[in-house]
Amino acid sequence: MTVHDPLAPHSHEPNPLPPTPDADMTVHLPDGSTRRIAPAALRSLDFIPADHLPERLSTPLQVTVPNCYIVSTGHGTSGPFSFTGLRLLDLINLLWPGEWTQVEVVSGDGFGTRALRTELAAPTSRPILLAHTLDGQPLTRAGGLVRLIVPSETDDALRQVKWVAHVRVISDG
Ligand SMILES: Nc1nc2c(c(=O)[nH]1)N[C@H]1C(S)=C(S)[C@@H](COP(=O)(O)O)O[C@H]1N2
Ligand SMILES: [Mo]
Repeated sequence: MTVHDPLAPHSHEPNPLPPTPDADMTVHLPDGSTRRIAPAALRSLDFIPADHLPERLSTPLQVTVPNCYIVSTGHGTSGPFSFTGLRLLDLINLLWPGEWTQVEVVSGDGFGTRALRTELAAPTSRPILLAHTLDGQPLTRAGGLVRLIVPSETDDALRQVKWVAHVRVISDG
């Protein structure tokens, strides 16, 4: 990470408006191939390839993390929320059997964060999620539609990326 890294921690006024009408997420894999996943497919899991590797995945695949807060330095704290979705680690393991070291998660409005594989693989009951559901209801367009939820981030919401548009799996090695 460099000082000019646009995904490095930075202060930011949250964008209140959904960026584009296209709500699909594109996953970019280290070999240059891409997979497009609609929010409904993330909920139903019907994007899962037939040849997936079940032994590398958590059970159940859909996980709920309760007592999440969105802590904004600008407009206060909201929550507690219960977010449901797929672990980011499981999404990657479903689509990419090869090596990788980190992942970038970027929204339609160019807001993003990254996570190292070591962070995603560390055992926890509060994993990083690609959330599609908030308190049992599908996330709305205004609410972020597909939102990265990083339960361990409780300072400034800078990793709670709404409108996830691109997930870029990177192999540095
Ligand atoms: N895509 C996107 N996600 C974002 C932001 C943004 O501008 N764009 N702002 C972040 C910041 S700074 C805050 S405080 C929270 C606000 O989340 P809320 O709208 O659910 O309160 O979203 C975070 N996620
Ligand atoms: Mo914020």
